[in-house]
Amino acid sequence: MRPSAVFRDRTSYQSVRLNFVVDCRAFGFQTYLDIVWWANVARPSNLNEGMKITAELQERFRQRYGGRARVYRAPGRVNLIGEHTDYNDGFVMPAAIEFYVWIAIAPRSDRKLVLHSTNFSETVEIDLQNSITPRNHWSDYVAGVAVMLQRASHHLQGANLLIQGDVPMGSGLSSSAAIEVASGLALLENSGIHVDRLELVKLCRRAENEFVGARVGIMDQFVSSCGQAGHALMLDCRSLEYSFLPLPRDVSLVICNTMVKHALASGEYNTRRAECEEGMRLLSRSMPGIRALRDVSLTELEAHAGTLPKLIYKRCRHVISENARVTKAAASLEQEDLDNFGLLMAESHRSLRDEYEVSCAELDLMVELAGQQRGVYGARMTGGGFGGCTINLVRTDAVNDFQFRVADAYQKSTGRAPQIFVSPAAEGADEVKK
Ligand code: GAF
Repeated sequence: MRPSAVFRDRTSYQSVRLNFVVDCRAFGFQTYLDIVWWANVARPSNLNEGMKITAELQERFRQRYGGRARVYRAPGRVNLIGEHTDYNDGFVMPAAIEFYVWIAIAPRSDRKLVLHSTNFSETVEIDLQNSITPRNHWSDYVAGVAVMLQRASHHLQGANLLIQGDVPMGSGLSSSAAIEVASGLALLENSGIHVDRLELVKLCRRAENEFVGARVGIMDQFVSSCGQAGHALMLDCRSLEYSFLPLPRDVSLVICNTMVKHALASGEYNTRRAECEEGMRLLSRSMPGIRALRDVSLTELEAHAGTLPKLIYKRCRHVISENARVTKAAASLEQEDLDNFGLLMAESHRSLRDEYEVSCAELDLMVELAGQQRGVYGARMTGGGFGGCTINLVRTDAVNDFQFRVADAYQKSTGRAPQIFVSPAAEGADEVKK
């Protein structure tokens, strides 16, 4: 029996799988026969599942700290198109997904934050009255948010927090934005403070930029906080104007996790940002009015190509062409032209692979395999790159086949079992009330 891939379906919670392999060596070839039954047993709606997790978390909270807790959750995300454009004042089109960081919280009488992570089985204490510095630790995301909230004159009360997450970590699905937004919301409401979502988004991003030290854009925190169920978010990262685009009902968001994360990821992310800044600096010599790559058209880039080193030119071309693709993709979605949307996803992936150079062999393979399946409109890497996940738009009636065929082929080729998830576009962060 080979190790089997992990399939999770957030739309239905079908979960029973029998997978066996018949090895027909007598005929000189190997036939893999996967027989899979997805049981339609106990299919709680997401609402009920949320209630169940809330009740479990409250019980665990009571056992650990005593007393009752309120429960908040914030989702991870996929990005349908618009990669590495947010920090260039550009356009993005993410959707929140039904994978969350959950936080149970209750006030303390002192000014300490006591955090317990069930994922890491660790407890950390933070004294809000002392200066708080990063420790290169999961708790930095919460500590950083607390620091930024206090710097913005939000006086936080001490609290006990129980933190649990099911967003796969280090997979490009933004578990970091989810913990930031969940803790920001929980800490504020625990202190009786109301801030608008946009301010919360900005403070969470500042926590990641200035405390954690990752120079990320605003996309992840924005969609984790403000996502809308059943919709993709079209966001202008300069003006922060946004709209929600309904996703067609007969299409599923399928997320394929390559299960690799190359060590380059965070260093190369900051390098790409620096390369974009260099492109801006050089282009602004001959185009003095520009503030970001967002302000440059492809025609203008070509006209000034001679002023840029080859590498910087390629980076700029990705960002500028990707911005144009997001705008076209939004129009395609509005017209329900998923074929065109899929073509734009394919172009986006090629540009990330060849111009921006943030893909990797495993992501390219996953995209290639997806392209060979029926019912697939589009596939591309999602998130920062160098491993992590692809996002696939798949006709819902073709999803089961897609999962098994892609998983099988990927595993045969790499020896790694992928994780394949299906998630509807989810609602942004909120308190989960019974
Ligand atoms: C990461 C960052 F956090 C985002 O801000 C964005 O830049 C993304 O990579 C690439 O599009 O998720």
